[in-house]
Amino acid sequence: MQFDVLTLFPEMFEVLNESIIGKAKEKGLININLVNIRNFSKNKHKKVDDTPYGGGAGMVIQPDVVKDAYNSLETQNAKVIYMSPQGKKLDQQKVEELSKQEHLILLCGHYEGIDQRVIDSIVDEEISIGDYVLTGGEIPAMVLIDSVSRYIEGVLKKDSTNEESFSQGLLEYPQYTRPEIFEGKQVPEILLSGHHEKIAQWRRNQSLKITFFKRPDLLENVELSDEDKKVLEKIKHDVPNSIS
Ligand code: 4GM
Repeated sequence: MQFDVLTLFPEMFEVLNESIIGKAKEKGLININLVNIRNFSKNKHKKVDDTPYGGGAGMVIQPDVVKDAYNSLETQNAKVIYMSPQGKKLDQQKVEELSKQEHLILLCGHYEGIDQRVIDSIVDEEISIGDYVLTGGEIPAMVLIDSVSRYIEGVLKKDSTNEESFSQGLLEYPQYTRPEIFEGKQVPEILLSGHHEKIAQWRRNQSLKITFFKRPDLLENVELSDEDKKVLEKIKHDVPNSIS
């Protein structure tokens, strides 16, 4: 998968050389091409911004510089995404959908903003990572790259994306490892039983329980088996003074 990132702060993306994403880059499973918008300034001081028409505080990134940076790329089969608090909220479904693209171009603005005309000219989709404002679109772009890369074949161990949190719309069950007793607390006995079917059922029940208590909103969009429904009824029944 090809990611091109249009940014004024390419150095911020160094963190993607670590861990699983770093390995994915080394293996050539993903390629992250950082394009410094400043390199396309025609100004002798490498200036890329100017004061806003209509007045007001701050500066606005000029459209021609951004367009020239964009035009330096192969853009044939690329989807251009603008990281912005005004965008559609990123969720796991959107992440999976984006992972099917072969080429993403991510445009990072910052607090000063980018001239609207170049946004209208090149952007296909506006995406937000959540309802809060950051100083720049770089961290959102990294969040998108990390979350999407996990779906690229070979980046994670086989099946990891299927089993985990959100893949079936539920939160993840708890994990345990050695020692068997920590601060006087035993690992749940069932996990030591070697009974794979019972373990799978226990984990499913834990997922249902955790989702019910921590993120009940997620249950609205989950396909529940008859067994799941029975388990949920029991969970509700067991809550003292339960609502509904
Ligand atoms: C305003 C417009 C994205 C601010 C465009 C970017 C938060 C997000 C910025 C921009 C951002 C987000 C920069 N802050 N919630 N700040 O995804 O790029």
